[in-house]
Amino acid sequence: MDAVVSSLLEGDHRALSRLISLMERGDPQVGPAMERLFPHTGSAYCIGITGPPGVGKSSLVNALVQLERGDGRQVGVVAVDPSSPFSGGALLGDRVRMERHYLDPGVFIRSIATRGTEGGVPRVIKGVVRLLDAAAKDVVLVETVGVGQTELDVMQVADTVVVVLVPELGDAVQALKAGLMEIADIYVVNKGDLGGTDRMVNAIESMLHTGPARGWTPPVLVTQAMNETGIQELKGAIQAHRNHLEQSQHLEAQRQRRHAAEFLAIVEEELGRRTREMALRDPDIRAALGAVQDGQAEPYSAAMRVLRDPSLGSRLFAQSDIG
Ligand SMILES: Nc1nc2c(ncn2[C@@H]2O[C@H](COP(=O)(O)OP(=O)(O)OP(=O)(O)O)[C@@H](O)[C@H]2O)c(=O)[nH]1
Ligand SMILES: [Mg+2]
Repeated sequence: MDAVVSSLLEGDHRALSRLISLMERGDPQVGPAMERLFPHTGSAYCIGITGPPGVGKSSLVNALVQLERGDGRQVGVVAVDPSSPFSGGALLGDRVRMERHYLDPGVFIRSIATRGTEGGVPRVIKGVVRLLDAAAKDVVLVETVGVGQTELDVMQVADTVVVVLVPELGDAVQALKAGLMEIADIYVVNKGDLGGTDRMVNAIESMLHTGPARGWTPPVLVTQAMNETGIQELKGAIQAHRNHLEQSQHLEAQRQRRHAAEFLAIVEEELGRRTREMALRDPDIRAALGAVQDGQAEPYSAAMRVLRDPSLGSRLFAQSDIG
């Protein structure tokens, strides 16, 4: 493992792939490796790209990667693959779109499936971004489809969140419902070649006025990712947001807050998992569970009775390795 860690610090892509796979599987060797890598993190800037399916997120990522590479920066791309039947062809399409980047040693691209990932997708994505950071990537782009809580949680990893929409009636309203308007630092109306672009921009801007003030007003940009139009402006807006975060000391504060939240979430998750395992071995709890399953006991009152038992804690933790 020492050799893998050293290679990763030199930016070796095979070492990166190896550690990411171990992380996806929840391998215990990853913890000590992360500890060694941590002092080498903090310099990568993470950009999240989210929005409804098919709005052009990958096309924008592709165009941004090209600009960053033009500036000679090392880039990491992490795509969250929802493994849904609806996105069957998406990754294949992405591969075709990103072909030239796959061949570029300055770009590392990895997709993470939402299914079969040990410990939850947001946790894995945070770990993967940290690995890319340690591997001396200057910029890390994370793409995720903006539907559902998991995807919103994934965006916690990003310093700047770009929410992508298209000029379609109802798109803005959907984004509002999905909670995307709360996490957006920058809005992009992509497919600006289609009709209704101005109307969409106005719709978003009118929603912004009703939103809470945050010391940063998210700009609304129009792009045509397919024709590489408006990408330089998007890069400029990301840089402006970064400057805002750095000058206001928000960047460090935001990262520290998120590290704390990540730590607490893992403690909570693990305690929950282990407590459940122990609880299911406890005779009193099993008896109560049986009564609930048979319809003889009411779930809430049965749970509260079990929890009020003063000997519960000592009983559970007596048989555990964390007591
Ligand atoms: N008309 C038009 N089509 C575009 C534009 N940008 C991207 N597209 C097309 O939109 C489709 C979806 O693009 P992607 O970049 O795969 O979109 P995505 O948001 O990553 O899609 P998922 O990851 O599947 O949610 C592709 O067929 C693109 O060619 C644009 O500016 N105008
Ligand atoms: Mg995509």
